[in-house]
Amino acid sequence: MKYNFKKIEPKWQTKWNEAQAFKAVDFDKRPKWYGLVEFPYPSGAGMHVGHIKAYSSVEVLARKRRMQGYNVLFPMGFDSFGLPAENYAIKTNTHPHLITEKNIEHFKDQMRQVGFSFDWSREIATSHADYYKWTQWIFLQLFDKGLVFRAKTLVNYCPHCKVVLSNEDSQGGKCDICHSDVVQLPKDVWYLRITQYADKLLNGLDDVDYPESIKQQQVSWIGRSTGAFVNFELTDGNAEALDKLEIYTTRCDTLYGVTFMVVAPEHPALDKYKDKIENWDEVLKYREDAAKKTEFQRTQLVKDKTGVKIEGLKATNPITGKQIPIFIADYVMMGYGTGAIMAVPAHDQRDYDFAKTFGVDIVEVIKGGDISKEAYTGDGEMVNSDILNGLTNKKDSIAKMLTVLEERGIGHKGVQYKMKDWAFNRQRYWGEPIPLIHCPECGTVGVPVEELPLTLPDVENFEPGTDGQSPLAKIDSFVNCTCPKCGGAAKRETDTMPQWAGSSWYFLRFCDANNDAAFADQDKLKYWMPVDHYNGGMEHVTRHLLYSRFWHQFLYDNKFVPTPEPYAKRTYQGLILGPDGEKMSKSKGNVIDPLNIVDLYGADTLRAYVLFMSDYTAAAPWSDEGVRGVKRFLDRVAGLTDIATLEKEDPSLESKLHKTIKKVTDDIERMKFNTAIAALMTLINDFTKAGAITKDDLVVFIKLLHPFAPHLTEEIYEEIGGEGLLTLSEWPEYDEEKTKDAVINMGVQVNGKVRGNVDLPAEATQDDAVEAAKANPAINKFFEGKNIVKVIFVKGKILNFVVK
Ligand code: ANZ
Ligand code: ZN
Repeated sequence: MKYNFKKIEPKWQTKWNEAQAFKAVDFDKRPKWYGLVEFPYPSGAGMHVGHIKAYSSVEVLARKRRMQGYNVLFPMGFDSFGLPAENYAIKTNTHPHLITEKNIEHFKDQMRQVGFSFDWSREIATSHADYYKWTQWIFLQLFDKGLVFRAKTLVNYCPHCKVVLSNEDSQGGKCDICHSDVVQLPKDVWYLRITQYADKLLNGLDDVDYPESIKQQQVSWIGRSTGAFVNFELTDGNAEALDKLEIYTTRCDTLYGVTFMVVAPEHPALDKYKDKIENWDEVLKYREDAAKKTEFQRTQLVKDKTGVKIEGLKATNPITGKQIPIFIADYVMMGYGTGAIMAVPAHDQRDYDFAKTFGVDIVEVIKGGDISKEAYTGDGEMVNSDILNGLTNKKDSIAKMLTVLEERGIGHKGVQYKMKDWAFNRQRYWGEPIPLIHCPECGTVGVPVEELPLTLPDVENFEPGTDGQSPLAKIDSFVNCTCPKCGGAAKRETDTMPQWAGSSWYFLRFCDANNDAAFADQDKLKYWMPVDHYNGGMEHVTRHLLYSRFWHQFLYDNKFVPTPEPYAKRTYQGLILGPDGEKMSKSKGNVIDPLNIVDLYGADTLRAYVLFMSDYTAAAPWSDEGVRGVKRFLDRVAGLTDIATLEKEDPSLESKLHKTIKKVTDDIERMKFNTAIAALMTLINDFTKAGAITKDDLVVFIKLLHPFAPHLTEEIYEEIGGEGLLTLSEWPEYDEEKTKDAVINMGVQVNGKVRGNVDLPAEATQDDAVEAAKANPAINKFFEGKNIVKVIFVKGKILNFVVK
């Protein structure tokens, strides 16, 4: 057959579409299988080869599942709110909606050209009002249940994008969007109380099938730590204590080694007792400097610690009764624990560096290190610690100290999380309006659900205000409203939701994408959920995965969804690097355009190549030679129609065929796509060697290849008179018995006399047989002192040595 992919590919895309071959059927009797890939942000640049790799894996599974008789849901949509469209809108003065719709069309067209088997009848876009209506609805449920709150805090603010960023969006002190430096700004911010779900998010990991590396990322992002809260006394040097100063420590066993305290520069106790502080000006100055630093700059492990000793105030160690100095230093953060620490320089390196700089005492309480050089953070025997002396490990020491703290009423056990509440707003236009109303009488009131969606009004100018306000604040007709509770004049919230909102529940909408009475029908959710397999990038295994699990767990707790976890299984793909081995980037000029590959070699080559290039989870460079290799393989596949002439199956191929069915079937399950394709390459060699094959052999082959190269295989199927669509045919079965190598027992003769036997696979060659015979002592003794002058070998039957 001539392989004309330019003709074949659009032809089959149309046929699949006409046959509605990929439509997921609600409530069908077949077992359901829900495969999900991360829906893209529809950028102006179109699809990236990374998208192709990310989607191709679940695509292969989905196509195989359909052939195996499953009712498959494999949907696609667009995460279409977000900053790039908005920034482009500002630049070109076009509405972000228009830009977004254009980009979505472009993406869809590209996805169709690659031949992905998505069920387009369930397409969604997070920026469409019929979708974000339900994003707002879920937000209002969270609000009703007390999981939404407003707080004034120092926020990460990007002066360039003019937005407040979550900690997650400003890692390393850089804006995730434009990479400029983030500054700290006091602002009123809406939060979602995700911390309330910290333990559920941790425990839920026990019940899902995620790779260990992904679970680990979730665990460390949540950052659960157990420790103790301990009250120190704040004094001005007189006998009477002024107040309590509470600290959080994971190492209460080191209480005898505490030689000073440190409080965060923003700590409220400073303001409360500022009359007692003799160097208040110095304190204020330090506080101002700290405010200019990002959390990252403050907590990074820098040796040079800065700080100011507070003159006029002291603290009392509640265990030793000793008075110790108090410092402020920016390595202590207000947002963790209590914003105050007990410093143990002998056993904490940050405290050690600080003590060295400020000349504070260092008292060893655990033996094992050399505290003249550095802090000792290991385990060991307790010393200088009165009641703990002689204990030899921190587990026992902590337990004992906790008992004492509780008995004396100076402390108690506690848990802390690194994860913070989710800053849930942006001062930008292109996002879901937050459905809240500020009433002077009633406070904050939710927009009544009957009024949803609260649609984005048109604005003339998408530019955010310089004061960090959303462009919506400039539209009086949007802002001014009546309070749903008291009917008085009120004002709407003008912030919008962050990009992560829409993607926190999209997998639920796919179960019932066109419902306008509910976010999804309960019975449909029961039928389709959970997602059986979710594949996506490693870059989304912290935030998106946590946020969506949080929303889902919340909905589950309130009986809106049937499963406690959204995704039964999550996997990830390795990065595709540029041909130069570097990360693909526009500036490096090493970006591969997938549609260019479709144009040159066809979609089937592209799809098979991204799965063949390396182990699926490994990062691997793009290789044009590799692409051409896959294309040559598909050319050979097309040529198989010429040799499919045999009437009766060649028995020597049977076991190879069954072995390949087994291998491809299993490898796809294990996401070992590269070895599955390699097995098909081996089989085609066997076919070629055999010279002729039956049509049935060919059908098995193209069925196995179909998920990878669906267009070419459909064409071959049609050419050889296959009925219906290959994509709707049955996945080949194998006979386990036939996948086993037959072993034969071969008699070995030396000079015509049988001298022994060897067990060999039926396939064994002359070399294999000779080797086995030479290794057999019963036989090789007849070779001693002789030369083998001739070997007579008949495959599977005779081995005869002629010796002299
Ligand atoms: C005394 C101590 C002795 C500590 C020692 C550690 C080692 P994780 O495990 O991350 O929870 N800490 C507490 N609050 C802090 C804050 N707001 N800013 C900066 N550091 C803070 O860390 C808990 C430890 O980090 C606490 O235990 C405290 O130092 C410090 F040998 O207390 B530790
Ligand atoms: Zn009111």
